[in-house]
Amino acid sequence: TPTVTPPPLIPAADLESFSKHLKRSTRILALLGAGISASSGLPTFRGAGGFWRSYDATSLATPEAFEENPGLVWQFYSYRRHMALQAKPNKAHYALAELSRRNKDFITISQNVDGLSPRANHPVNKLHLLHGSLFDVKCTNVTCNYVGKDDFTDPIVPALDIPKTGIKLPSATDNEGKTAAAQTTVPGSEPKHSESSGEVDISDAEVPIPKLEPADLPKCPECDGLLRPGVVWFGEPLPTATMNTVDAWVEGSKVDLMLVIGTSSKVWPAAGYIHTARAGGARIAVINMDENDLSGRNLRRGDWFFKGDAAAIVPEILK
Ligand code: BV8
Ligand code: ZN
Repeated sequence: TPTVTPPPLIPAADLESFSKHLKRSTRILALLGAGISASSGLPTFRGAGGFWRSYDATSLATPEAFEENPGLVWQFYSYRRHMALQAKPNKAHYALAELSRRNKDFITISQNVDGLSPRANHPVNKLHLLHGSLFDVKCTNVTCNYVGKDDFTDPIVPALDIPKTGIKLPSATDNEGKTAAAQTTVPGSEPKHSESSGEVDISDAEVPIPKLEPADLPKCPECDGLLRPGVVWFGEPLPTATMNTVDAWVEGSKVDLMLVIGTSSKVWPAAGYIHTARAGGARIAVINMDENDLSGRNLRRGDWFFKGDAAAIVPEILK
């Protein structure tokens, strides 16, 4: 008999006061982080299962890293594109998309580049991707401003085919024990996360990850220049048009309710929207696995903290 997951344990009083406020709220802002996609099998950046921990990806998500070794950075992003394409949006992504459809004045700002909110049919004009998308590309040639949107080819170029490049996709047991090169991993097999940490570790590829030449990497269809992933790297400004739209909406008039879902709120200026909304009088509802991720931002009386998996909590509280 299929195991029915019991609804999450949400204290009834919190749920009641939250639902009352939700029904009364006209202007709602949702800020999403990697935690909302954890249940879809995509590792978060920090904390348990954090990407950034396993091989310090923060140093890979920078213009300097790309400058120095575009092949390695492209392999990191090709691997994440592959994993994100294998993943599916979960109930939290769908519940938010539904709430956004139901509420005229509701916008979602997402730090996630995994494409899962768009795939959950979130209304596009009310979803703002602050850090870009794994599936966009940009030309690095300063005189060319080619941007490619929603390119889901996987791998984006043959040289970035994960098994060939020796990045070990932890996959079905039949590959266990074979060297990465000998693995017959077929792209499309669900990458499995080691139970313990949930980490998807590419650092243990037996074969050295070959240094790919720029000639092997994605090329601009307009000027043949080198393409880069269309994400915002550390030290880069967030997309101006997106920021202007979001700033105008947040400062336009009082935000009644802000949902802060699955984020450690450590990355700026995205995290700054929590402070801006609160300064404008918003009440905050944080949904997170980990209560001590409220560091530096203690909740005020009248706010809510719902502890648990966003995929279980969000559909429950937005009912
Ligand atoms: C910039 C794309 C300036 C790439 C990413 C103050 C002001 C401005 C900037 C700064 C500042 N202080 C520091 C900075 C610099 C920097 C920064 O914020 N550094 C941090 C590390 C301190 N900011 C920048 O560099 C930004 N640029 O400011 O430019 C500028 C201006 C003008 C001109 C020139 C320059 C750019 C930041 C964007 C970086 N790009 N992503 C890629 O993905 O590869 S950020 C990256 O971190 C991801 O987008 C990710 O979404 C984001 C934030 O992480 P989270 O989503 O929160 O994920 P995390 O793992 O941290 O947390 C997961 C949470 O979920 C945890 O709380 C966990 O408990 C919880 N959880 C886990 N499982 C579940 C769960 N919750 C619920 N359910 C579960 N199942
Ligand atoms: Zn170009």
